[in-house]
Amino acid sequence: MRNLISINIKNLRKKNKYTQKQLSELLGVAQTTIANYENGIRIPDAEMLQKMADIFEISLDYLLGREERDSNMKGPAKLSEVYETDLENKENLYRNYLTFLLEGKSKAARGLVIECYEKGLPMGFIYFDIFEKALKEIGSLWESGKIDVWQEHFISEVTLDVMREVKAREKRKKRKSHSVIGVTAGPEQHNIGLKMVLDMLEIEGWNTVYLGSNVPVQSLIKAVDTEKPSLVAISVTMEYHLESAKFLIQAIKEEFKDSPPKIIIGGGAFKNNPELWKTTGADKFSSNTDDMLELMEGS
Ligand code: B12
Repeated sequence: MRNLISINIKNLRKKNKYTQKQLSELLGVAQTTIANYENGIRIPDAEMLQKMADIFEISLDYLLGREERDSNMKGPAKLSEVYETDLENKENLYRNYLTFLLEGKSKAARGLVIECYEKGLPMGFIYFDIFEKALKEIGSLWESGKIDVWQEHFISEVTLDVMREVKAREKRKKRKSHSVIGVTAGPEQHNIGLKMVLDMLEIEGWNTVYLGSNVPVQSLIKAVDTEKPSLVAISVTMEYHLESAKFLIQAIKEEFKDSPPKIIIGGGAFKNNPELWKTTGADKFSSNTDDMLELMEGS
């Protein structure tokens, strides 16, 4: 995985308008060595780092990513300048975002995303091609024992913060009559996916009421009674929370027998078993925002 040093080397090389070949000649190494540094396959030794800092006229701390601003004021003045080239490789942005977070650099991770947004990357790309991909990679790192649960919590919380910031900047479409309440199934803690879907619907002009996790069933009934949503969206990731989902759905259907809201269910629990949702009593399964938009357009 690329690290901050490799990102900095590539960006500084480009900013100083060197090709890999030219830089390799200045450093007295093969061109492949530079490519390996930039791809995070090799890490330069101390002597090499010092040579690079001299060539780029920046401090060693800046090159190592320990300092956001070059103390000599000769290199890039802001992180945003370092991010610039990242837009060329959109598919790698989630790795850069994740790298910052794994290094504990939440400010840099936020800066990267806001910079991309301001340069025109759509909110949908940021949500699903940066945040979702980074979160899924975190899942694999956790599963293989490379990171601890606290890092999963940290990255989730930073991501939720940056999501709020991106959403606040996005222009809403004209208000539609559709409304949705979103909850996870009982104690299901995985709620970022549901929040992403509701945020996208909000931007589409829907009235959204996002309730998150651990909502008592009687309280959800009161919310439905007050808000009278056209849809209730329930998210389940862990299969063992399916019972909670069934319980919520049954309670809603019993309470609003005459005109029940449509109940739509989604989430990771159904990934490997597309028929499983049918056991929950929901009216429909959906895996993304587009599905939900389609569903309402057709109703
Ligand atoms: C972040 C995270 C956490 C955070 C959650 C924070 C939060 N506020 O959400 C915390 C640290 C709390 C957590 C806890 C746990 N987690 Co966890 N977690 C993750 C992780 C890394 C990312 C989840 C995520 O946000 N994904 C990104 C979102 C955008 O994807 P999504 O949820 O699938 O949502 C998309 C779609 O499914 C859909 N969608 C979702 N809901 C809905 C609903 C509707 C109506 C619609 C239309 C669409 C829709 O839209 C979204 C956008 O595309 C995943 C890894 C992974 N592969 O997902 C593991 C993962 C889900 N966790 C896992 C586990 C085991 C746990 C824990 C048991 C242990 C642990 N790791 O701490 C606990 C259980 C908590 C509980 N009781 O619920 C496993 C689950 C394996 C399994 N299925 O059995 C995973 C897969 C990690 C792994 N590789 O093993 N986790």
